[in-house]
Amino acid sequence: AKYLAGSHMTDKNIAISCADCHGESGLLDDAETQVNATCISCHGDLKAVAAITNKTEINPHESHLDKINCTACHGGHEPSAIYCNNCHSFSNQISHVGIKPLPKKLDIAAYDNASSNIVENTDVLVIGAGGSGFISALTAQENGAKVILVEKMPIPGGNSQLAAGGMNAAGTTYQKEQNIQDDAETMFQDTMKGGKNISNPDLVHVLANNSADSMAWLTSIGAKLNAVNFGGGATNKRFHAPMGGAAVGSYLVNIYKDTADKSNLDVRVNSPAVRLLVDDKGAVYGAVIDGQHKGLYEIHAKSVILTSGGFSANADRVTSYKPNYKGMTTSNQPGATGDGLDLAKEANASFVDMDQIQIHPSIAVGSSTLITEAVRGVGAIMVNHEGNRFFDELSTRDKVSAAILEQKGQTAYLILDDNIRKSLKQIEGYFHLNLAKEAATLDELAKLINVPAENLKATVEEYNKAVDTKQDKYGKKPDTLEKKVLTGPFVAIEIAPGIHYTMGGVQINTDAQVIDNNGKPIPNFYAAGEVTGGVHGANRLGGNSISETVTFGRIAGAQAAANAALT
Ligand code: MEZ
Repeated sequence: AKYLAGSHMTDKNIAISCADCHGESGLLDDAETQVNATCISCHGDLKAVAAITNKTEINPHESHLDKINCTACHGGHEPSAIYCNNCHSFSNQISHVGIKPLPKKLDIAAYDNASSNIVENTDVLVIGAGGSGFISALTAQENGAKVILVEKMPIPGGNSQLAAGGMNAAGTTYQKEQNIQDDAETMFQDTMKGGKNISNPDLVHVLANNSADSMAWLTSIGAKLNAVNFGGGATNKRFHAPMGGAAVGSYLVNIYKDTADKSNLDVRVNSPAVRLLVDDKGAVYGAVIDGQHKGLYEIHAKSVILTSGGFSANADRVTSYKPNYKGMTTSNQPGATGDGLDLAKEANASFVDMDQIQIHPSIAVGSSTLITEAVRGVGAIMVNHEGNRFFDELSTRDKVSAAILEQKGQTAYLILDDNIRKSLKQIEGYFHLNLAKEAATLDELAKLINVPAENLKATVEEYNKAVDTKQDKYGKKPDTLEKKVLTGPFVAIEIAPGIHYTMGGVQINTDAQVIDNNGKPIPNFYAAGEVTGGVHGANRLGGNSISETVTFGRIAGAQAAANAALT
């Protein structure tokens, strides 16, 4: 065979045998465990390889997708290609440039009658290994259940892995330590208002009332989200992130993965659930899995939790609800196609708010990289192509997005100075990805981004005065007028709105049970995270998604384990 298998077998310095990768049986498991272990035994882990490849302009091994399988990019019998290029467009000197083909968007209807004689049994089956999936699975395990967590993509982590900003929680120890006054009722009110009062208030109460406990649980597994700031639409500082400004999602998902490793959680990548198993009384009892190497098999479970995420990366599905979003970029990982919604239909699940789709104001132009709201949270201002501010940077995302779409070119620039830049580590990442421009003076920056220098300077001067007087003509709240844009070098990032989050999904109750079309809980069936609807209404506030994954993931895991213990 050509490619890596061929070169490893013919070069006598590195010669290995088929069995080194395939094992004695010659059969690969779906996660390709042995191949990956063999790569690591010779080359070291991702960190070690990153140290060797650090001369490339963009180091593909130094990824926010930590601990990914070597085989996510490197093919033994096929050309290697960069998985990252499904979202980025790295086209520099990296060898193997190309796009690693992803598992096809699942055609759930094609599996209508799929079944298998190969059956495994477990207490709890969790479908989808993003944040909600890991948390549900870890919680069910904590509660004594035997758990299997399946993931269709080659990489676990889902959209949570990409979450940049922070997690909302009210009444946390971190807030108290920093004398920040906040409470669950204010978080409830902000969330209801942000969601235009169409959210299910019972679910929003659960989100707000449990948020401090959810933060405490994260702390108990080693996460420290003690940098507390303003998020869009929030009355108080409750947007919790790692100190220093690292992206919250990869930080948390790495902790979930470590916790899962320590507790020997059975996590299976490349393992899409393609059919839900439902008995003649309407109770869910497992799923059919189509493993990449194993093929079809069934997992029978006493409880099933659906945590398969939203559908922002499925352009057809998005435009079926919002035709005017046609052609928009997305901030989502490519697996966010909404297959879980089709699975849920098989159990007669009901759906809410399916046409509520959020666009995020700041996706870097020419990419699908989210420029976190935290950049505005720490003080960046937003100007149009005339160099003028035009809106409150920290208003809710629907309003900020709509305001950008009214500007010439339907894009805007984030402008910040060196102090603001230094307060958020992620900003260096935007330079690394060639998404940010810098210049010593505002005059030079204006030239670089082609806006009138006089306007840009006047805008900055006026904004700096607003910081002094705490009065902003665009209505930015006084306590968010904290930092002036003063010290060079100055930075500009061009942004445009893109599809970010699907608020609709399966209907659940406060115990995370999925509700059927007759308004009744479907036996043995639970859901958490973006696949569900009702928590965010017409507009999700930044920071509420990580909060939802933890709170509802904890509830789904505990309820599913308790249900399994009954049977
Ligand atoms: O919750 C989010 O979607 C979020 C905080 C995104 C971001 O801008 O970082």
